[in-house]
Amino acid sequence: MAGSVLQAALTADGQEHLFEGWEVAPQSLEEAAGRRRLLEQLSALDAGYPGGLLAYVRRARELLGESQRGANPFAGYTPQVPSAVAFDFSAGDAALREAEDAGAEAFSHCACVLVAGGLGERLGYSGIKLGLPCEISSGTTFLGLYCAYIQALQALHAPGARVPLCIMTSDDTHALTQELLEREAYFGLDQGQVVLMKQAKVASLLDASGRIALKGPFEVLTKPHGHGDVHLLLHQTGLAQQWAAAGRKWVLFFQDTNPCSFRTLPAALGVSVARGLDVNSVAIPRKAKAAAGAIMRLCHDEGHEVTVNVEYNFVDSLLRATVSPDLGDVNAADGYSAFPGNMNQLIFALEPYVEALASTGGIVPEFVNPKYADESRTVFKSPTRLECMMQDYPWTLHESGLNGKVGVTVFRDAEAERSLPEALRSLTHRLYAPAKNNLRVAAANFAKGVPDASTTSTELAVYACNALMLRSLGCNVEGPSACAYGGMPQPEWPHIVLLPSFCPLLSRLAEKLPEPPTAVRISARSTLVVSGRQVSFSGPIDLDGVLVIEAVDGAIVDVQSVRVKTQPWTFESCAHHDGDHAGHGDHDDHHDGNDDHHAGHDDGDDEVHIIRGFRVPPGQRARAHRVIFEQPGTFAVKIHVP
Ligand code: UGB
Repeated sequence: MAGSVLQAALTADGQEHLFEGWEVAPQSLEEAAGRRRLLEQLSALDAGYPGGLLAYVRRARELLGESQRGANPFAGYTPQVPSAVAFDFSAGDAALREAEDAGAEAFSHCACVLVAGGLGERLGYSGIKLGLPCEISSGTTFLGLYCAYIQALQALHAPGARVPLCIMTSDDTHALTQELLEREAYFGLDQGQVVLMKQAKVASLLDASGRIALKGPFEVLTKPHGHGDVHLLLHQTGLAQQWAAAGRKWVLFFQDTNPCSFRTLPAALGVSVARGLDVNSVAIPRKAKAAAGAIMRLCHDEGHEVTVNVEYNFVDSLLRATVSPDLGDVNAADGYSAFPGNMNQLIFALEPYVEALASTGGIVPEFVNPKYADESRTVFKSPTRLECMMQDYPWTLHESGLNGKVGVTVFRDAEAERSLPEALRSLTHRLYAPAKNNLRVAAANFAKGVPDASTTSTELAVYACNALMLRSLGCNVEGPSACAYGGMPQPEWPHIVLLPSFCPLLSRLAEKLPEPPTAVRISARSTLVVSGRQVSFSGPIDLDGVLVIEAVDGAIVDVQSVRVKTQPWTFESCAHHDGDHAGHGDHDDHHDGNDDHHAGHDDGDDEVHIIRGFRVPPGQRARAHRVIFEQPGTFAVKIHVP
């Protein structure tokens, strides 16, 4: 709508306060420019929302009215535990292998969507979360890891395939995400494979009458609309339609900071394929009261039902109002809630998705969450806005009459970990360890017995995940030992990082290892980092120290034996740093004559380390034994140190 038409429409709709004093001509050039600016902003807000700004305010009034009356959004619904396909977290599991194989085959027909509009203020990190190393042993960033998985998975069945990666950014993250991609040459993906789409903020509202809030005389106060914007943007940019027209079948959604996302997505995709699911939510056993939504089968008194996430702030009240009046959100005898925990990793069938988006203009159900300043629930403590969540898509399917087949795929805890003494078990699931909280908030969560969602636990989960995968095959991985970074006692497994190029699928790990896998022994204090698509181990591994193996595509490396004993990298608390800055590594085996790489990180007490509470002490990096293959060729090596 043109500025003046919009001004008239808004004035007629109760927004006259936006244009107060405008009946007289502007008194200065500045004022004239300010008025123009405000009209431009209002026009942009109008264009960004299906149906325009008036539709946005209308919807807000409805929802604010319901909120004022204390209406229950789940009225008439009774929650039941949804049926789910469940996998053991074991690299040798036959069912997992079958699902991963089907998923890996379908992967070339997918599009990946990463929601990364959140800034990470809760983490205490000033950069973008995607640029953070998910663990400091290899230093791989979250975005680098996701791109490496996409590269590795697309190469498995269709080497020429280019699976699109769409990243939703916001004003807070867009430029830094673009810079990171460019600096890192798109982490090996083709530039054309990666698309960024930026979410815009929406107008804030002053009160239940839906009056738009101003930040200054000529600026609307805007706030984030939530990760549900991803659907709006995929619709508005035409990307979802383009993917469907190009024959793509599935869309995979994932969050910015879960390093093990792609340890679950291939198998879950296999489940979607086998069962013809329109929606598949990847889930883990949920700890009651954790800040993770619960996936519920909501059965309505009138006969219909929806399987969908119920956000964590509603779980307890819904259970108390229905099936669990006395207890609410509590763990069952096995130590978990009966309802699976939402990881916000979702797989949608593309065709019905495109159809459903077309029917709503891309909007998924919205909600309001005003903080009231008075008992009559009319005054807000601060302006509010409409919000939406990406996992609410099953409601869209339901409301648009498409319904569809909604499934849940649950990944259980690792058996090897379940059998450990309580003190050496972690509250954080090894396949779901997003980094969301700073250490203070994390410690408070930890004290309440729920996953702390700190960067510390994220990193420790990567090591645990790799160690447990090896253990599940029979490898002798020692540990874990007890640690308490950030004041949170947790198990610390050997620092094993099996990067996606080496191990794209859990079930492919066995074929990279010697037979029998018991020939692998890794001590509790070791660090092992392996990358390289054609690296495999044909003989015994005996590691007690730090070993890094890297190989480019085309380097076919047969590691015939490993016998490495070096000093370890021992994480120390960031608070105790000794200022010891030793020189660079002197143990590197280079197979290309090029010494100019991987000279070691400098682990200063910067944010990256402070937010996780530990670092590799300066000087220790030099202890790594590195075996690097930078040129294609065929290599057979024995790695013996000393
Ligand atoms: N995000 C955006 O891209 N844009 C936005 O406007 C907001 C977020 P949070 P939240 O993982 O355990 C979700 O803030 O919303 C991105 C589920 O709703 O980290 O508290 C952001 O960059 C919940 O059901 O998560 O909770 C990040 O990548 C539960 O499963 C992602 O959206 C919970 O995640 C998530 O944003 C969880």
